[in-house]
Amino acid sequence: MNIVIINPTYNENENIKILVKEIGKVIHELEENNKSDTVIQLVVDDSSPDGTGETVKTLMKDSSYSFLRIIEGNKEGLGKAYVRGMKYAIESLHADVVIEMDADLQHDPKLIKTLIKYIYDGYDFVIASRYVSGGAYEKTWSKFRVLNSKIANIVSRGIAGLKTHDTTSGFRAIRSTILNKIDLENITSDGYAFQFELLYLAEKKHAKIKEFGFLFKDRKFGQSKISLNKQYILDILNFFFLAFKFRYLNSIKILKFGVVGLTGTIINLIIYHLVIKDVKIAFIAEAIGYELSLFFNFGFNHYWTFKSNEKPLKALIKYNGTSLISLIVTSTVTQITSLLFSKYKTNFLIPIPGIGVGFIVNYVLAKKFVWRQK
Ligand SMILES: Nc1nc2c(ncn2[C@@H]2O[C@H](COP(=O)(O)OP(=O)(O)OP(=O)(O)O)[C@@H](O)[C@H]2O)c(=O)[nH]1
Ligand SMILES: [Mg+2]
Repeated sequence: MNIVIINPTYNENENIKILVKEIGKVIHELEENNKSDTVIQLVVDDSSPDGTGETVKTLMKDSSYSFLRIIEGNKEGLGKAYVRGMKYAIESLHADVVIEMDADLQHDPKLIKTLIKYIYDGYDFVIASRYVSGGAYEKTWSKFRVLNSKIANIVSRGIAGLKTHDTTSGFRAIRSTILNKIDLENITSDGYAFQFELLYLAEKKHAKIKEFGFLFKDRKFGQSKISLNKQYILDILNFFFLAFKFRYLNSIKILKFGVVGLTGTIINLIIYHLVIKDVKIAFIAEAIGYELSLFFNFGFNHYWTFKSNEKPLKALIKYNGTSLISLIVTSTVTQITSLLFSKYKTNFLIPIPGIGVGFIVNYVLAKKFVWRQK
């Protein structure tokens, strides 16, 4: 397997030298134990003013650190740094597995072996966790940090519905097969909420997830980037926003689908009204109204409700099929309702159950089959 350990850095000049040495030892062991493993350490430095990048480049000249690589960019936050690192790892270094790891020695490099072991056991997404049995953090964490971390985890489980216990851990191994199913460019968090957002997307893709307990150590040297500044507050707000978005994403879609359907029905009625005067045959007028409103529904559902990347023509053909199925379901249920309540056959409420069932069938088929969304 090609394994790429990604270390994002911003002002980690003192830590990076120790980290590269420590990781070197681990890489040596990994490659000794399994001859088919190749391990690369990729530093993603955001032009650190303290010279972290220069230090890495100097180390790279030493042949004993031939596993070391660097990519550099402007400071755009942790999330953006990881996206750049992951894309580079997959596209240029052909990574099968990507490891996320802080560069400030809070994550024990020896545990990389544990992460890889679980990948070999068949997991897609392995997380070193503070919040499962065996997990902890050193006690010098301020009350604010502890509270913050705990609330983040309660929110991600309670509101967004994640199953994982440590949703903000930054020490994880992820298979590229999972990352390839996720549109990394579309990840909205640039800061710390990135860990949560990526995990959410992986859970949606049914990644096999494993958490194991570990001790999150104190930072050795350098400064934490976490302080109560504007960026951090924005990050917390973004975290809450994402949690609600994830929770209500599906209900927003169903609402949009309903609005489109209702507008489409009105269009259908108007067209019927205009056409029937000339055509005079109800069946033909309705068929024209139906097909034209279907075009309208399709357009809005494709570009607005599901914001789809599917090929429009293919989706349109499928949508014609699924709409026909739901039309048949609606008519059948309406027929059954009118037989069951034959006394009220002429009541205008009779089609309601049929419309309800038809709507759900239409939505589920459109979502799963036409626009292929989870
Ligand atoms: N490339 C890049 N790396 C970053 C950025 N922000 C943070 N990092 C790195 O991400 C890792 C985690 O950041 P830290 O500041 O240590 O955050 P933390 O571990 O949650 O906080 P502490 O416990 O206080 O250290 C470290 O290796 C940082 O150098 C950034 O904007 N760009
Ligand atoms: Mg840290």
